[in-house]
Amino acid sequence: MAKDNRITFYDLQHASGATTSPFVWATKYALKHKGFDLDVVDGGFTGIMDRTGGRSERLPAIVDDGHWVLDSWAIAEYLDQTYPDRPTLIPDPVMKPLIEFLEGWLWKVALGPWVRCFAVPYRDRCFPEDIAYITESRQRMWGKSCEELTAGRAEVFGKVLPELELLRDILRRNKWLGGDSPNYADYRALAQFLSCASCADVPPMTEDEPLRDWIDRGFDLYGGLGRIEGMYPLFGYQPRPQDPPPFDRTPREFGLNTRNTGLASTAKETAQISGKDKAGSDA
Ligand SMILES: N[C@@H](CCC(=O)N[C@@H](CS)C(=O)NCC(=O)O)C(=O)O
Repeated sequence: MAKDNRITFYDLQHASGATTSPFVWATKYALKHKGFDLDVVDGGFTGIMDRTGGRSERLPAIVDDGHWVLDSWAIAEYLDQTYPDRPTLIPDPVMKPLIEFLEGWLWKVALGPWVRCFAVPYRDRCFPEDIAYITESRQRMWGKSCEELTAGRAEVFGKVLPELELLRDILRRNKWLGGDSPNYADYRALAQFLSCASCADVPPMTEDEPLRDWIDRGFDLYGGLGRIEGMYPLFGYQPRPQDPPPFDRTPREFGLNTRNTGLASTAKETAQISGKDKAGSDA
């Protein structure tokens, strides 16, 4: 298997060569996590059937010494099963539904809205032969033209940012979602920010975004896998006066998983909910 440590990887790119699909990004990271060198088959949205010899209309796809694997989850599971001696992507099968939940939530609150905000650059950065296909298929997929979606985006950016607080909370307390080192949970979540960065013609997140450290470390992994040409800055959004605060600036003393962890935190919460903290300060 994997002759000379190489696996063939079918990419889905913009004309710049930057990978754009989150599924494909997650797979690229998964292959690097396993320590493989990639033989990249370049290309965009049209012609996937031809490139894959009629095997798939969607990407990613890999070929490992003649063995085809289609679908990003199937690829991650195949890599762990076939190469158990290399770093594990999904430490336990019970993690799969949790990672799917994380990904579904993040997609709903962030990537879904952002990709619509960036519908015009997402389309215009495609290879020339893909532009008509993306124009038509995305209008059917999203129910509006790329221009209509992008025109309404000023109302969207500021609303997305406060929604990311749950992810910030976890990553304030953990270096990676995988703990001390990244695993497939990190790659599935990072893939959404990587995908966004391939489309963003204006930055959607503030300079002081608390997720920035994790995102930057993620983009830097494997020799700067996320720092390729055709990626655009994610940080620099200037909230409008009418936008809600983009993130919580107060330390979360009583966060869901950090409250009542011992007498000190119990005493603080008890004082607060019994009104005794106020009674003390009023006296
Ligand atoms: N379940 C598949 C989904 C793959 C998928 O939908 N890929 C999209 C990229 S985001 C694609 O190939 N699109 C080609 C097209 O839209 O024609 C996986 O996880 O790999």
